[in-house]
Amino acid sequence: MDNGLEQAASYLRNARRVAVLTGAGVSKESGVPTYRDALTGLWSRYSFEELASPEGFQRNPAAVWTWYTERREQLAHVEPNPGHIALAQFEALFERWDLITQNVDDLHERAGSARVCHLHGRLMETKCFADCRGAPTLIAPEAFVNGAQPPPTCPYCGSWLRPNVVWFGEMLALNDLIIAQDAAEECDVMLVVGTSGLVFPAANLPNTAAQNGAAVIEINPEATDISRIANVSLRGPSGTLLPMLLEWVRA
Ligand code: BV8
Repeated sequence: MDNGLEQAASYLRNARRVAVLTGAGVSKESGVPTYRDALTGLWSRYSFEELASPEGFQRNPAAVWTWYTERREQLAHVEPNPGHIALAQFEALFERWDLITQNVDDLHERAGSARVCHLHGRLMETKCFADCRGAPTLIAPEAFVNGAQPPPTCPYCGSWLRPNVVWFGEMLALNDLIIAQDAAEECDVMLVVGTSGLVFPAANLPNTAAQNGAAVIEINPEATDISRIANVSLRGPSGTLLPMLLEWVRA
């Protein structure tokens, strides 16, 4: 492991611009289940794509709203872990640091990361399903119109409310895509932490970085599709490896 850490630290010490792509694995040690193991209990009979899609919501709005409400409530009881904190502390070491996350939780922000690009939206935000006042029409909880059963409705147009996340089959926000694509094309190093690399177009970003000459460093207990293009793969939990890597870079 020391050899991998030294190699990774060497790439980072010589980098001006660093891009980071995180996935659910970086929040696992905070107690947030990853997507691969999220659908347990009541939700085990659904596929993730069934719940996290416009079709799934229109088929069963009450169930989907309830599932998201449970995930939001879960977030209120978890804290950023040492991996999130190390990523926030790395930021000051580089001329340019772009943190791109597939996660919809707010743990990077709560750990102190300044600029976070949420490719797949933010769980704690709610919007009008019709985006009646422009995309996204964000609605504060105190403005929800609650009927006999969930989901609540929009105070402006009466449409259902939904979480401000990108569902399967939905386009990512163009502005976020541009930020992520630029970061991948321009970085000297891309750090890929806690993602299975199965969801597109986010999963293309490490390839883009490698094709533009960046070194790719993967942190994940398991091998993934990204491992085959990584210059260094550090096998282990990010809550342990990111603080260690930070110390090696600072040494
Ligand atoms: C789109 C928000 C246009 C909702 C999410 C090719 C190009 C473009 C699109 C597609 C394509 N092929 C297929 C598609 C369609 C689809 C897609 O990718 N499907 C997959 C299933 C094949 N993509 C889309 O629909 C995207 N839209 O491109 O629009 C379009 C549309 C249709 C067709 C063509 C084009 C929108 C995708 C966004 C979906 N929304 N989230 C919500 O959260 O409720 S995705 C959601 O799942 C997450 O945001 C995340 O991105 C993804 C899960 O991935 P991971 O984060 O990697 O998590 P996972 O559990 O998989 O892995 C965890 C990893 O952590 C593991 O590797 C594990 O080993 C590791 N780990 C465990 N413990 C630790 C750890 N690592 C470190 N430390 C630890 N302790």
